[in-house]
Amino acid sequence: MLKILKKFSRRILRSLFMSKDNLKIGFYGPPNDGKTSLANVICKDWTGEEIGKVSDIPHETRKVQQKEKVEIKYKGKTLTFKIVDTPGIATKIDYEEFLKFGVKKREAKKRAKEATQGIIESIKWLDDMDAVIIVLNSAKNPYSQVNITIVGNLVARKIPVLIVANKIDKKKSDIKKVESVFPEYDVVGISAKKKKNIEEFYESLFKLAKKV
Ligand SMILES: Nc1nc2c(ncn2[C@@H]2O[C@H](COP(=O)(O)OP(=O)(O)OP(=O)(O)O)[C@@H](O)[C@H]2O)c(=O)[nH]1
Ligand SMILES: [Mg+2]
Repeated sequence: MLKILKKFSRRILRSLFMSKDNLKIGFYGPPNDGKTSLANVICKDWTGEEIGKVSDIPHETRKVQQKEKVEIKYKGKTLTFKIVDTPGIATKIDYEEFLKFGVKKREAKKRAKEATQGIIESIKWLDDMDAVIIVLNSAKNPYSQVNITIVGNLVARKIPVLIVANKIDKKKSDIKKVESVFPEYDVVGISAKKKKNIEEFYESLFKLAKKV
């Protein structure tokens, strides 16, 4: 209770007196949908360095990783962000899934254990975020237990949300479907891999920052 009060008063204080600088932006979503890829595009663009490793194998990110003081300019305005890339959230982690990618059994079991711990870490960090970007694979059905749970959590905590419909380069990509599942949120379609629509993404990011 005290924690919620503290958080609430910090928000009020920020909106009254503090500049919206150094906003903590969390990248959340299911594994493999492109959180790290997008965070890398941003960090590379504005700091010259990437934030972490990208892989075809799900649960590549198993620890929260962050980049401080990422200064982003858009249409003459500058905002500073702390970019927080989190481990993908899943309802079930089966080590056998990793074997298909050629990971050895022992390593796969270790990866599954770390991935479970990573999910717990992701959820813990949620409370600390000023705003959250949910990164989804727009070629997959957006109506999933994981997505609904993440959004529900954010609504309950009154954390502003932007939904990124990633992988628009894929044939099956359907941004309209993402919009129809989450009609009350801003949705921006991009391809982190092919760097498509990144300007529109920055526009949405600045809009999101205004809501903090
Ligand atoms: N076609 C396509 N592939 C993408 C795109 N963005 C990311 N990928 C690929 O999707 C895979 C997963 O990307 P990551 O950035 O590691 O995904 P993540 O959400 O960080 O995954 P976890 O760390 O496992 O939670 C990699 O093979 C990327 O190259 C995209 O816009 N289009
Ligand atoms: Mg990742």
